[in-house]
Amino acid sequence: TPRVFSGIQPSGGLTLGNYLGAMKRFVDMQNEGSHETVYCMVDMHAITVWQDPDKLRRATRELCAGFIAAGIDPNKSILFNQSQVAEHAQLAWIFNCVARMGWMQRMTQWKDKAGKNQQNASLGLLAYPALMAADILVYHATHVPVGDDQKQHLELTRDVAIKFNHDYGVDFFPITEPVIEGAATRVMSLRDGSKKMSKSDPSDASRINMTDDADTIAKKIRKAKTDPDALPSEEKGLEDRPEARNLVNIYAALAEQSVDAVLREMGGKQFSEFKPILSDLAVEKLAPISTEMARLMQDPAEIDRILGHGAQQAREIAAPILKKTYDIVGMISST
Ligand code: AQP
Repeated sequence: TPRVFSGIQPSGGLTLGNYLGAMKRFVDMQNEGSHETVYCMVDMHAITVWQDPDKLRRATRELCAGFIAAGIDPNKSILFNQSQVAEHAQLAWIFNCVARMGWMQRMTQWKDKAGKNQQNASLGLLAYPALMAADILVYHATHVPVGDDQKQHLELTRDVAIKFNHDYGVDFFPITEPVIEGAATRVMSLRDGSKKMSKSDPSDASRINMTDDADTIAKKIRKAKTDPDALPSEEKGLEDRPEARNLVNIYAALAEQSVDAVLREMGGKQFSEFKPILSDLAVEKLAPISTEMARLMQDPAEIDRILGHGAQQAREIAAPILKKTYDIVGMISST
């Protein structure tokens, strides 16, 4: 069976963007049952920018609770924490030696996150995509569900696999397919329709957190930036209206409807009327998840047990693939 891998960083609380762009798709792929699904809290990626240790621990457990609350079943999917499976770091080193500096320096995430002072960014932030390639390829995963912002990194993963196979004259690593699907592959900030909704945006009003209560969700949506026009009844009426498009996309993804179907129903409504309908739907879909997350967080030892079990399952797949990689490279692996 083809294998799916994806990860989320415990670099803060989960946002609606992470949920609709990634996690909800992870659940769908798990439940389709046609793939083996492997999902990861990528704490090693999170520390490419400074994380407070206590907050990192908490965010990792909360992310695990989020996965389970959203519908990931640790008996159906492998659910684990990256740093507990050393094979990710071991393969990443080899990929650091396969990938080229220029590939890394071209990445838009590097340019955005390193900012003007690149000399002072961590070396890990630059090498981030090589670790991501290792995360995926150490499982020989063929399909990677992600939001649109990760497309460039997935192309780099393909380049790493191609170069490795070519340099060593093997056909070992698969060429991975990104899975970027649905109405919400790019959820935008509620304050600025040109910026993606992000955990690390300094403005909390820019995002909906999975742990926000009903009043907070309603208030953030009420205050979300929009234009003065009514909703169109066809998708082409959303052109050049990024904020309107964003709210319609969010509604469509939450309602599991197409954008066309949403506009057929909502076309002609003013935002003053549409926003409360959207808030009600968001609260209806998100409240059960945040309630369940809070319940799971009361038992951190149980979360750690689930992560430990997941790491063991992950290692069973990763260890032989790493061993074979070492053989190909000419490293003598211990038996
Ligand atoms: N706004 C978004 N819309 C759709 N998908 C999104 N994803 C993130 N934001 C959106 C998808 O969520 C998955 C996990 O992302 P991540 O945690 O690894 O890092 P990120 O993409 O950098 O997410 P954030 O929230 O913006 O975190 P920070 O602020 O720490 O960088 C990915 O599949 C991503 O595409």
